[in-house]
Amino acid sequence: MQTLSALYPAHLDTLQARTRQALEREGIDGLVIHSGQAKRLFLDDNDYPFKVNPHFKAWLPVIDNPNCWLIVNGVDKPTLIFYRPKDFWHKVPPEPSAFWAEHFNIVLLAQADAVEKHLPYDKARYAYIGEYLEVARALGFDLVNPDRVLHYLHYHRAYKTDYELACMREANRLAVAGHRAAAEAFEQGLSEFDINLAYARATRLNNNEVPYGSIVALNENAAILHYMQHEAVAPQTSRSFLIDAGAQFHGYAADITRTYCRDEHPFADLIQSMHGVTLSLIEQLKPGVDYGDIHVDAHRQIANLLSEYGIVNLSGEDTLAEGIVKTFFPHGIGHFLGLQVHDVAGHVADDRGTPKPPPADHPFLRTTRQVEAGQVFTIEPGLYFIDSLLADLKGTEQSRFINWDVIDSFRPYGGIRIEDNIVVHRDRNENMTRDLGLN
Ligand SMILES: [Mn+2]
Repeated sequence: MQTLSALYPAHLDTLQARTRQALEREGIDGLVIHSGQAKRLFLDDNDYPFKVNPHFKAWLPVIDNPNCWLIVNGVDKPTLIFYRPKDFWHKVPPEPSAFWAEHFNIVLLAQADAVEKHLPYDKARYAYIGEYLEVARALGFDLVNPDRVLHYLHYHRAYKTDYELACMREANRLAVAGHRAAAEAFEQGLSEFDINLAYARATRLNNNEVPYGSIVALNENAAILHYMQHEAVAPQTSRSFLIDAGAQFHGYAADITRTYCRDEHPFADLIQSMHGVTLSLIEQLKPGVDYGDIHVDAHRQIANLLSEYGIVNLSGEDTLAEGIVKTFFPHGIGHFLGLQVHDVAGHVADDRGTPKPPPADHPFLRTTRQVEAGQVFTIEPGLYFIDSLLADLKGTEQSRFINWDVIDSFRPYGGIRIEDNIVVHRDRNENMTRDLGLN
């Protein structure tokens, strides 16, 4: 990949500069970043799937190798301690040779517990960044994941480098191929399990390699927000299909949702209307806007749809005022996207970590930050017919405003979510998802 190797040096420069700032604040000399280690199942001899420390994969696209370490100080060429055991049970990773390798001093490590001799001698001047606190202590680190360092790095991680944007476009490309294959599998009437296989085949990613568990939901299951099952048997009739599935490339995530309907039914029109909501909210995503305001406008637009489709017997304005929208749209409008699918630092006001929590009436909003150029967000409004929330609504005074027979006609279709991945540039938005032709 020519472009990635061309973009990578500037990415490293950015990370080095951020590291210098973070170290200066903490008054230390460097960071020792642990990729992680294998985690054993209780009373078993198998391990959980390995998930790399996001601070490690920020530096280089090594996402599948435990017991690796990075030593960085923001000035010198970073040192990579690369785990390469003698092991006839498992595949041993080859010596690094990809485009990033020349940018590191690479030390090969044959035994995980022999790392100490490669680490800085004066541990007091270094902070351990990683998950394994007992490992850090055994190695002699007192400073472990210091708040000041993490706040600084997390806050600035919201501004993506060109290298990161290229990775995220590629993740979108993989995910869009999967979404196309999944839509076709739904058309053929396949089961959730087989639709998920079609998705995996098209993305070339298995269930452990996607950035989050794919939601592949037919009919009523589309009303379950985090539906994780993949029913192996196809339903007698598959009316509707909600798929929230992503992909990752070099450790960067895509997170896309689409909803489809087979029948000619108002639900099909409602899907089209929700596409309109997503697109109109994306237009509002601009530098200087409060992300929370977009969430509030989503409520207004969904209130209008509830009125327009005769679900609620009130004007859109009154539907909003009565607080009815939450029953149908109970989650936040979106989130930061990047190294993690719900990327960090959505709830802080600055790089010192001053809290900026979501408003009390919108507790599930995942970011309250002001929108700025270089940030990447999802926009994902939804409209669902969730039995438990509808039952709650039925017990309130507002029940009299609801057309329950209309609701019953929508219930078998579950719900709708339409989610795109957006890069905010200074003068325009880039819809990484729709640019690939997935509408
Ligand atoms: Mn999402």
